[in-house]
Amino acid sequence: MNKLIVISAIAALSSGSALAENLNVGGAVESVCEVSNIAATHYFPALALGNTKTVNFDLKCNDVDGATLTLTTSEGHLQNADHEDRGVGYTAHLTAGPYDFTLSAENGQNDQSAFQSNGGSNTLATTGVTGMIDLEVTQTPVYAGTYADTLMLTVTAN
Ligand SMILES: [Ca+2]
Ligand SMILES: [Ca+2]
Repeated sequence: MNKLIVISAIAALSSGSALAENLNVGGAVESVCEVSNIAATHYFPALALGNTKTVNFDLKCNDVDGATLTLTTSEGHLQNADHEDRGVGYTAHLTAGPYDFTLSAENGQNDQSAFQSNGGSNTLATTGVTGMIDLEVTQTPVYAGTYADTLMLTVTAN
């Protein structure tokens, strides 16, 4: 940010008297609050109770107040492609630095969320932290077919 401060004209007009000028000095740092290096697709080829998968990601947020992480399930479970309300439950356990919380997607209700907020830290703001989401299938599939859900991870600066 450049600020041009013209003092000479004022000084000339005020010659003989003392002159004080306040200079406004400021700056700005760009906001970075993001999740990166996360794979978008995770597939259980033979879906069964107890199946697990780990999804890795990197988290960085340079807000002095920290960030809020939110997991949202779109379908509320792994939904059968042929039937909205026939699905298989799963949990998503997120850990990343100070973050540690679980979303249960087991009853098929759409758009359920779990979230956690933590304050800012040098680590979160500079190098960032690595995180993981542990997915676990918690119900036994009954019907044949393909099952899917969209799980969204959101990071918001506080
Ligand atoms: Ca649903
Ligand atoms: Ca803030």
